Amino acid sequence: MFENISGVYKVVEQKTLSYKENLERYKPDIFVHGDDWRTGFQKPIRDEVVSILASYGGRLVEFPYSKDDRFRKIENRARSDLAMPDIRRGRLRRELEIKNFVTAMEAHDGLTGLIVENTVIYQDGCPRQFDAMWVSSLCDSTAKGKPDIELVDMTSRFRTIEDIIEVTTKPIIFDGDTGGRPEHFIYTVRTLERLGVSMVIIEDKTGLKKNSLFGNEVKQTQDSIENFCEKIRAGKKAQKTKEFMICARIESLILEQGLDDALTRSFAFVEAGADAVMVHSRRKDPDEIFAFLEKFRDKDKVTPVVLVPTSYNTVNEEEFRARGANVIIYANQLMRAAVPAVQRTARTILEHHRSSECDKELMPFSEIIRLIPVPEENT
Ligand code: SPV
Ligand code: MG
Repeated sequence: MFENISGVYKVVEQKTLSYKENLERYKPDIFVHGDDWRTGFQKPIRDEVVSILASYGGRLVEFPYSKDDRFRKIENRARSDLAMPDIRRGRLRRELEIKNFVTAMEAHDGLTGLIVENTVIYQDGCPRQFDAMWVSSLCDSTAKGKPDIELVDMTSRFRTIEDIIEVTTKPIIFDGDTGGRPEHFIYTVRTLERLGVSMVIIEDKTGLKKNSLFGNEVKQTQDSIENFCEKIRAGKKAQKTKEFMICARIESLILEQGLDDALTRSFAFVEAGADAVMVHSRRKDPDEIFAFLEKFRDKDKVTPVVLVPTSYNTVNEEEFRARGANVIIYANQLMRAAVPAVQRTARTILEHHRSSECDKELMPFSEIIRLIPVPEENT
């Protein structure tokens, strides 16, 4: 694209955020950049450029960043295009192809969706944010004051997705619980595709599903490999778009069936058409997950592996990635942060018969409303 612009003589690739390598190799006489990098997270990058240019007498030209309303409108239009189902749906698969590693944070309503969408920090000169959103059955049920036993029906779960979709653009990974009967699952797949969801994860349990974090403390039954493969095949056959992904979640470690069972099931589910596998564990120690990754990757180098490190949470993303994982889901941390804060506030008001004592803990609404974008006026 750049080579086809008239006047362009040569295009060079830059693989890092830092310009150091290219500057030292090509020693350009003139270096051009927008003036937005004079402050903020890009400043260290600019400082490095300024010092390298000074070392050989290169010149820095900075163009004023445009404040033109037309450009803001184009940017807003591009953002709203990203939210369209056909564009959003394919983004997870594409990000996995490009980056091979994505992180997802739980969102259970429009507001948490906005927080996952817009929270960004700057670290070592780079912006860091979550790539995707996880619509958890546990948090969706908890937000409705209900147990995580597939009691919140799909119509309600879809409503939650729509609340999130209306105000965000990031790809969505949906927790589909057991997926229900194959005859029902095919409808779920089609609805999720229509909504623009990127991936559904279904777990190989049957009967009354309980949350995995209870493990064998409650009665839970794993489905047979044959039945679950049939469900995966039914879903893959029903799906209309190429990009939508069905991920098979293996509960063998949760139900203490051992590593071999987890691996046998994973390979069978991939063979049946699963686009990704998720293996879950509730141990604090990550060893069984590491063993799974090693053995799975011995045989399968390509199928994405999804992990939910709620209990084995001392391992960082870089290590999971090095060991062959591709998607890391933070499944419930936003909900767990909110509940104690809300409870504390209720108690404080009860104790003091007024609210002034808890005010210092509370965000003023003038700040909360800044999280919520107001639509542009139609001019
Ligand atoms: C959820 O978030 O609903 C999950 C993950 O299924 S877990 O709660 O760890 O089982
Ligand atoms: Mg769940």
